Amino acid sequence: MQPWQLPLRHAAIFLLLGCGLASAQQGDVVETAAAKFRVETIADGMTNPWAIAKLPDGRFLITERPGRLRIVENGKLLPDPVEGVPEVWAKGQGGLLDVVLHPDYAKNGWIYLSFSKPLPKGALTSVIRARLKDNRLVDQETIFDPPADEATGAGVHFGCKLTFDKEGHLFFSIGDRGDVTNPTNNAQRVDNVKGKIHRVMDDGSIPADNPYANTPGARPTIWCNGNRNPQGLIYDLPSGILWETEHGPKGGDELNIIRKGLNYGWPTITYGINYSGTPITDHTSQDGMEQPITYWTPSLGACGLTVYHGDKFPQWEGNIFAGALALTKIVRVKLDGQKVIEQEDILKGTGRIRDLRVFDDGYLYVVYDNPGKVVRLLPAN
Ligand SMILES: [Ca+2]
Repeated sequence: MQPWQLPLRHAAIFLLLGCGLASAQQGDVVETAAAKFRVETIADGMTNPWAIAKLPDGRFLITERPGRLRIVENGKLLPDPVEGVPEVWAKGQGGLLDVVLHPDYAKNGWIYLSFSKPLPKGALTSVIRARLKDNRLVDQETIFDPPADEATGAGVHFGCKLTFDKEGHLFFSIGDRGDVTNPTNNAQRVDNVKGKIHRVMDDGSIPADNPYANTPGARPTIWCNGNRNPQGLIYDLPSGILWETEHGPKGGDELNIIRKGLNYGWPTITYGINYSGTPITDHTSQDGMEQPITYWTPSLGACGLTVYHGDKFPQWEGNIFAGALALTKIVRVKLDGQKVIEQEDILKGTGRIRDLRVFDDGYLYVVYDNPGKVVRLLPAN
């Protein structure tokens, strides 16, 4: 439907969403299908911010991909980055990426970071945890040290999203690192860590019930495989569902429910094609491979994923919010159980969305890649 086919009131909303970027950014009310909100800037002037976490004292931690961890305190982005951040491989899509807090952060102070670790043959996704003392990371421990022989110099598909389930397992994603072989793609083999979602204990040890914990030749951290580049990963505590979004190639970005030991198909099955326009495979389904809950063509450039729970937007309760880098918007997905019943574009044309989070304050936080900034959506009634 085009704007001129809409009733007048809705056409105005459409125009505000589609064209009213500047004013919408300055606190105007943005009206969407289910909620009205204002946009408030939390921090700007950053270089490729990638993720945000909120500390119990109200401060925010924000990663910048070139390798800096920043603090927002009392509404101000502190000029000095946190010291003691590990060295990162800041090339292509690589660098300092996700940040999350341990579910028991108030007791143990653990902060988890994922990043592209520099290795002799290139780089690969690594996870550490550390505590913040003054302006420095201390007590650093390695949670996942990638196999050095699997590193490559490819600048793409690091995955790197982190999320905890209610038992305190840490899930993290690693992309296929741009492997284009088919059917021998590393996402389809369990002898390597790439193109997978992984699961470890909070200290990095291997859970005994991981699907390949005792399989000779397999990487024991693997939880599932066949994932191209998962850059949205959120364990939804109320439903117990692990949601994932991953980049397809040209077309076919996916929303998946991640379950133990399953194969999500890449690149044997896909709804996308090569960037050159040539087919990757003739198949969109195959026995033994999971179908996405939904998929997006053209590709969103799916990055950042959250499920809304909070008191500020009751209309959005339980909705999924998926960020889009390439299509510069947020997709709100309403579900009936595990079935998609409604989708709506929000803040379309406002910039490349890198991360989405909901914290205990109930606002929806949005991380923009470039120009680098973080905003939050406040209800406007
Ligand atoms: Ca798939």
